[in-house]
Amino acid sequence: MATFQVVTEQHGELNCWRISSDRAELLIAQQGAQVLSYQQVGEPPLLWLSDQAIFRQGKSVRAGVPVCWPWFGNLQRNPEAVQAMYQGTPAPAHGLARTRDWKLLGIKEVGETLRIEFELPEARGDLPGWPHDVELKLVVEMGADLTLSLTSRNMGNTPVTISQALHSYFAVSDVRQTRVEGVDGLGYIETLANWEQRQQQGALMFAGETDRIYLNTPQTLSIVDPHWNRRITLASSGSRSAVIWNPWTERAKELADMADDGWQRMLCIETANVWDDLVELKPGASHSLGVQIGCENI
Ligand code: TA6
Repeated sequence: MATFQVVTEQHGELNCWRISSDRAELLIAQQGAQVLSYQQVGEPPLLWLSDQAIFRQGKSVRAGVPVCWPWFGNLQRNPEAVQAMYQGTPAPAHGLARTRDWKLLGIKEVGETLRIEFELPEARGDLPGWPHDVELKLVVEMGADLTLSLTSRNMGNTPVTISQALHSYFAVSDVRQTRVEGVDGLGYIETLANWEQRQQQGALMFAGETDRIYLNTPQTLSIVDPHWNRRITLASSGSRSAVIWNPWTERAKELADMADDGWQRMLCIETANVWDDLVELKPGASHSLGVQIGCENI
């Protein structure tokens, strides 16, 4: 029987919980309900936490799994139906949820798994510039794998359209020696070349700045890291799109919360609903976006 210990911690301005079991350790912040780090015992970290992370209210931490909601990325790059939902100005990158305080609804053991449930109360009509009534919950399950599930339920009486992502930062030995499998043959949007649509050939290898939206993604993508002898698997649900990002040398230098060489040790695969994979919620309807993150030795 797994036993879990839960300790509250303050990191800079952020309230956090550190949860440990005999198998793994997880750090999660109240702001954004953001998983900040996750590591299985005896293994290198699975999720990456920047050495220069800034723990400040109103700023998403460069780490773990920021929740991008109710839009992904630059709002102006979203379809009109997503843009029309927001009446505020300016529109913060990656939406509103990642910099607000969430409410911890509970932490409980369910068999061998610890289930942590959060809600964003402001999504019930109180988000600045976004006057819609959505019940937004994030469930994080820590068991043999780490599972996140983000559920949006439209409690209002008009339709709501969102884009969203679980913007996961993975830790790797060296991104230049790492590949992503599961993308061969997929169409993708190359955001670094005028958002052209292109087609992936083979696995994705990293040789420069990368910022792509993959379309019609399969359920499982994986990160193969030969130096750390491991394969990280991401099994998604409620998603047909994924964003893969690495800032590489020059962009990393521009990011105050990333070491100049920090790009070598991370890559983002963001389980998403973006581009033509939007979520349209009729009154009363709900949608769950999920990812199950596992790891095996190779
Ligand atoms: O998901 C990729 C991306 O949208 C990139 O374009 C990059 O800017 C990254 O997210 C990080 O965004 P952030 O607002 O957290 O600095």
